[in-house]
Amino acid sequence: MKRIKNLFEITSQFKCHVDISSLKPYGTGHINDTYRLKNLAGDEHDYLLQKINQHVFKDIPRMTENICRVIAHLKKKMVMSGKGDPEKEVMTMVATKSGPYFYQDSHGEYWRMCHFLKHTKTYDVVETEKQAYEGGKAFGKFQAMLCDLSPDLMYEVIPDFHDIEKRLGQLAQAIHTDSYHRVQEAWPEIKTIQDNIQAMLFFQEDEQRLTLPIRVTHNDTKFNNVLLNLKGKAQCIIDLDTVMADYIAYDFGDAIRTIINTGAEDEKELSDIRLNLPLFNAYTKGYMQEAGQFLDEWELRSLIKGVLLLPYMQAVRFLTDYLNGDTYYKIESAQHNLQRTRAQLQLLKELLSHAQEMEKTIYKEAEKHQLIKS
Ligand code: GN1
Ligand code: MG
Repeated sequence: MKRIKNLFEITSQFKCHVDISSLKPYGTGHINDTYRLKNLAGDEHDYLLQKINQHVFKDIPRMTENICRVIAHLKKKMVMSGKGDPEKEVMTMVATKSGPYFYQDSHGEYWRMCHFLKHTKTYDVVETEKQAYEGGKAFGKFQAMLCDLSPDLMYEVIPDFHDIEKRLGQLAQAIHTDSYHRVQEAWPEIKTIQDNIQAMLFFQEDEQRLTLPIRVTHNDTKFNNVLLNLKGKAQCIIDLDTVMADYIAYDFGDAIRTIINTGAEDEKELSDIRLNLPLFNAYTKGYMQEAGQFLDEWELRSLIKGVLLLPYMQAVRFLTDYLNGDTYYKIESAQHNLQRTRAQLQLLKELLSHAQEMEKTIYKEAEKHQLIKS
């Protein structure tokens, strides 16, 4: 673990009492550095301290505004409906003594703190249908509760985050520059990406752009961003860095990407990457129970497209970073980003060959909620 030399300087800015000797790295995020700290004042919750990646997040004050806006909206809705515990079911950020919810230290680094909810767990790989169902309910409810928050209020944290044409443009640039002489090695993956382009341009079509509503979405719906309680029930959605205005289908697709893959996101053994379709069914069932109240027919039709697009887009992003010399994602080995690319492309292959089955499930679950006029 990298030592944080000015840990006291940082933690003493926030309105909380932490035991700085308890600092431990936490989680498996690819972008920020996260640490857990014990609470000196009592035992109801601990704290998470995060160093925010400024290379990725260019305007941290505005990103923090987005996060605080979403948190306030969710907490207010819980209080008003009298359903749920806003302390335990919505993230809580810790303010600094001077007011903002972040601190820029003497080296120019940005830090923030939030409550760490004890008696909760996250999973990188889903183990049971019940977990997948809970994940679906949690993300469906998250979107449903944000339905009445105007997307116009949201700052675009990372411009064109899910614009596949722009992402492909970045990849083309990286191939052209080939600064690290990696193009030849990655040629089979580049070829696979090129061969699949046409099937991935659904969200670029004028018809979709004119009909699909833009909503406030999470944009990083990996299963490990759902906290489950010790009974296995979804308790809280975390990692609100990329909450912004986008299409619902991207959140659905990114969740499926991590939930139904029998292998890891960076699985080396490609034959271990298969689809666990019962987990797809369970996620979709849970999701529709909550999202059934707001989804329109266009959105419903777009969900399967999101399922196919998101692993493809991740492959494009991982490969671009590999060709650019690994400046965006944290890596654990020299070829990590290439390995991630291969794993996502293998997942895409599996998804493409089961797309019809998955689509049927989506419609079957939607029918239960009168989303389809039969
Ligand atoms: C990054 O750091 P983490 O794991 O929360 C990335 C997501 C990717 C994900 C892939 C801001 O999220 O977009 O889906 O890695 N976050 C950003 O695992 O780029
Ligand atoms: Mg994230």
